[in-house]
Amino acid sequence: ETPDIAPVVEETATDIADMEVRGAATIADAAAAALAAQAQRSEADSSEAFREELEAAASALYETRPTAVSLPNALRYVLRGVEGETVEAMRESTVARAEAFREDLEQAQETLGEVGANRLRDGDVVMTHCHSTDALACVEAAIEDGKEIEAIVKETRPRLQGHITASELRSMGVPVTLIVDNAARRYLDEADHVLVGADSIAADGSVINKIGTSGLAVNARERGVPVMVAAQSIKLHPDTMTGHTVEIEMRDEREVLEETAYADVAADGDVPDDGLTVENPAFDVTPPRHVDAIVTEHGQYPPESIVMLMRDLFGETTTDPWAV
Ligand code: RUB
Repeated sequence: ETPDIAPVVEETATDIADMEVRGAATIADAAAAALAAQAQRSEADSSEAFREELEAAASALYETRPTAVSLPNALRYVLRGVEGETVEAMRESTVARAEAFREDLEQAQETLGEVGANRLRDGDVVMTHCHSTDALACVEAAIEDGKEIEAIVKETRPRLQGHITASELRSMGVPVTLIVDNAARRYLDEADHVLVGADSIAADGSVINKIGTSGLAVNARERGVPVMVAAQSIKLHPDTMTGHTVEIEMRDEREVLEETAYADVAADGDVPDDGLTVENPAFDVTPPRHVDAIVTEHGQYPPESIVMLMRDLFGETTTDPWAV
């Protein structure tokens, strides 16, 4: 018999897979909220059944997208805090643990923002890629410090998350220049920083973020523009400490074909013709030598030193988020 999963958990999983809920921190927050909802709605009649349901819910959430380690880190954190002998006690501890996680996540982002703001001087121009709440927290904190910041915002094909970034920066009062991705190198001359987030950080300091980040970092290095990665510690990937690599998500070809000459065929869900292959990787890996600083809520690190923080935080590693 398969354990009951609350419909709200299924909905969250679908929203993450469809990118209605997206970005590594936001995904972690939604996953923790979904586990709390599962606990609240559970009709399990034994503690074993309750735990099985919770693990099934975690598994459904985990299967949505493979690259942002904040997702399994969040699931693992919540499941490790499930305590008690009775269903009622377990329900309470799950909800409390998920709430604590979500508060910590918000606090970490705020602290990270203050750390990152130290790298930004009055009058600086940042170039962004994709949409990262951690990266935006740095700009927000700099503005709160009274600095004037401007932004050059890359659109970020195919899902155009740069438009979300542009609108959030505008609501902070930041002057924004929106550019297509291909214009990035030309506009690097006008930027003082490249500022991006991360989906995962590997133990060697590699940064896994939205596809296009690595090319931007290479160009930034050539132009002498420092690359700053804003990533709270939930983005640190424990398994990479033992040599595992981070899976890069490949997304549907229709994301690339929509609003192109192939739009009609894309809408039908068919491959346009046998000779055309569409590849749509969602993320890429920027090697540590192209990154100047990783900004976390514990301070900023040269990428090569991030493993020290990982050792402090994780100690040992586990495989599945629910293998506690
Ligand atoms: C989002 C992305 C963001 C990171 C960090 O990709 O690459 O830069 O997730 O975001 P997608 P945050 O849109 O495919 O989810 O700082 O908000 O965690």
